[in-house]
Amino acid sequence: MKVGRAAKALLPTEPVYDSVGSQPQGRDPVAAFVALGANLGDAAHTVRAALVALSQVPGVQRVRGSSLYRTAPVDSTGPDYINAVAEVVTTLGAPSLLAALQAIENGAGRERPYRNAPRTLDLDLLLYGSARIDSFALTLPHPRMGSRAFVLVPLAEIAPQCVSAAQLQAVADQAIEMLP
Ligand code: A4P
Ligand code: MG
Repeated sequence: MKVGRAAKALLPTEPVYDSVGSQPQGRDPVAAFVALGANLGDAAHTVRAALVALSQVPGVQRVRGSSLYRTAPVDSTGPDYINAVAEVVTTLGAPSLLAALQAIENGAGRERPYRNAPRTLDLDLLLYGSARIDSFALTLPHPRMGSRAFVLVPLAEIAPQCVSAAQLQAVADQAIEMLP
């Protein structure tokens, strides 16, 4: 299907998912941002369910999701993606949060036949406070976030301070459409 250019008017964000499983883990809460993507199965349902699952992770205090967006595959194949970004306030450390994201991916039937394969659910950690990490298992900030409208547009919706106008302009040719 055809989708329009990067959304110019960014709407105020809304969904807030209350945590039922938060528990302190001995550190101050940190605001992290997670990218959600799916292009196999009922992708919109899977992304919404992932937002709820995130809010139920022990150590997650609050999840605030962006709108859902339909996006054309970037360096990938298959149907259009459904993408979103969530702010996650958590006392988990970054590696523990990544492990929780991977558990939710696996619960949604994620398979990894080859790099950038179509997927039932992808949860990437974009930012964890101001942390800079470059380890085998975790790179922060996410190294490809700045070149992708499917990340920058929903991130700008819920955290405009994290995205510059120049960054949005640089991805304005990538097809993305906010879902009603
Ligand atoms: N890893 C390192 N840093 C991170 C991080 N910040 N967040 C490691 C998450 N994982 C991180 O990830 C591979 C390994 O990256 C993990 O073992 C983890 O330790 P993966 O999720 O198994 O594989 P992947 O999803 O194929 O790789 P990645 O890096 O998430 O892919 P990309 O580059 O994010 O691209 N087009 C549209 N329209 N929408 C999309 O959502 N997504 C991709 C995936 C391509 N094209 C897309 C979309
Ligand atoms: Mg991933």
